[in-house]
Amino acid sequence: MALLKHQLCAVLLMMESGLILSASESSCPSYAGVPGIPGNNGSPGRDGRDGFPGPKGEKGDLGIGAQGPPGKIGPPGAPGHKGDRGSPGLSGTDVQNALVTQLRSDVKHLTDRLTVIDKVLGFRMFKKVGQKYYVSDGLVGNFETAQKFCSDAGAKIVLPRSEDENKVLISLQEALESTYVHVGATDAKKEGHFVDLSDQPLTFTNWKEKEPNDYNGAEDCTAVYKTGVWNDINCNSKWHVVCEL
Ligand code: MFU
Ligand code: CA
Ligand code: CA
Repeated sequence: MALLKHQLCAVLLMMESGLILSASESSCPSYAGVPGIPGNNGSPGRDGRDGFPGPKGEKGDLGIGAQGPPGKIGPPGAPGHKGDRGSPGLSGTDVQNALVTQLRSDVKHLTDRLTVIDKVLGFRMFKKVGQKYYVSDGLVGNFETAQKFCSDAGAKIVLPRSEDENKVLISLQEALESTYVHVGATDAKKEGHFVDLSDQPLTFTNWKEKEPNDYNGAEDCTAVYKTGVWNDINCNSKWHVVCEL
């Protein structure tokens, strides 16, 4: 019987390889079939999930933008230490004496100033230059007359001490329509050595070219020409008189 079964199965198997028959319903032992042809590749899988964040990158290069505005001023520092005690104050009388001294000095200054201004107002013409006033009544005369006129007026013969003063004298000469104005400089004591009327050296001069020349050996006084240049002149020549206060 067992033999018959084997024979039947062998037959069935032979039939299976040639025909399309199955032995599944039989009780025959089954045998692995011939491997099929490999299937085609499947379609690509879905995208994976995002990875974990990478490590921190290196510090970037310095930016190139313009510098920002300065910050606000900081808060004030703490107060310093208390200073040393001051020296004792003056007594009431000392304070009064100091006040009187100051007031005397102020009054003198104002009085002196007012005296000058009062004199200035007595002249036909006047010009202020710095702290000085140049004044004139339009008088024409020699050096001696000029000196007396100014002295009687409580003033001195004009003597420009700077470019500014020289310019103001020119402007006064224009108003006077004068050619020359006597100025307070002389070389009467020492030929060629000009000094002011207090025998002090001149701090400013504006000699014309080739002057002083002591023309004819007889020029020891000085005059300013209408253009502002200086010339040594004969002290007896008559020119406009200007004084300074
Ligand atoms: C110049 C001046 C003199 C004078 C004469 C007429 O000399 O220096 O002071 O004015 O002319 C040549
Ligand atoms: Ca001279
Ligand atoms: Ca001269």
